[in-house]
Amino acid sequence: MDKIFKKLDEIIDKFDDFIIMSHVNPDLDALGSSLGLYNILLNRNKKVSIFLDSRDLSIYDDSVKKSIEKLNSISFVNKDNYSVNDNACLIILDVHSSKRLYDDCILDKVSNIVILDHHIRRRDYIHNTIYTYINSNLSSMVELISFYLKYSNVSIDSIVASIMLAGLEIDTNNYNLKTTNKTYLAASYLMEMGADIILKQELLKETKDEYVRRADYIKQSFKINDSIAMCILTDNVETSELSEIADDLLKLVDVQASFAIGYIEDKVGVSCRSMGKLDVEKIASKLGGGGSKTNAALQSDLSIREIKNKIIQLVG
Ligand SMILES: [Mn+2]
Repeated sequence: MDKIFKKLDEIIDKFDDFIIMSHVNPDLDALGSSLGLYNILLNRNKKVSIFLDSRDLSIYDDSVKKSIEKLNSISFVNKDNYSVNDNACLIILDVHSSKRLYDDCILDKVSNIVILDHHIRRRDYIHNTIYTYINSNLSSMVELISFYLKYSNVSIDSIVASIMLAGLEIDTNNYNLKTTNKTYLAASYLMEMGADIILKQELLKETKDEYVRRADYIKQSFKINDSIAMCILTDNVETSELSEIADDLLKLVDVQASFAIGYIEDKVGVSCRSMGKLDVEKIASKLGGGGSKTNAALQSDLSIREIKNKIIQLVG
């Protein structure tokens, strides 16, 4: 990773002005990694803002909102008040397609763009960057930024460390998904930086409605053979909801692989998980997606029924 950090250091040296942006509905991995990177840039005496509209904070639960309010020295900008000059650099975290970007209004106004992401590479990725690092084996953006903080010897507020730790846990589904020894090292480092376990638990709480909604879907799920579970979500969903359902299904006894299928805007999205016996990457890639053996995803123009049948055929 040091090679990447060296490269990032070189880029940071070249510019004075930075805007950090993540994806629509920024989750705690997006928010936590943005805050971590913000601190690194601040430490280098750069002018830096996080592009996040305070009006969008409504997506967060109260504990997250309160934590953000306590970080009152952080500069947030939105589409009404951001400014960029020729020497500005936009760093995009936790996303790499313009469609999923928090606000793509900025793309044609900034000529220097950096992308750091850990999602499976989509076909519609943002091309015109000065540096792109996409590693889908990485557990989370927080993992990368934690090591960058360590490399840069920059300390962070305990609230930021707690938000980052919560983000790491969300993206790994409590240290299951894509978790390596490095993931635990990142978590350990965040604890060293002052992450608070109680605050982290508060940040990760969900409402009863969210819990029940997910439980209802799990209840409606079905097995397509002895060891493979499938769930079809009928409402329009977020990709994160599909991953959560696929993760939850994999926790059930006798489930060796799981598929959660649902509409994401005008496409059908599928989250695929496996304990390792079934290679879900193979299945996802045959349907135009990608990922790894145990964790893959795809988006398709086919209908839910067609996708369902194709998957059943492919695992057969
Ligand atoms: Mn993430």
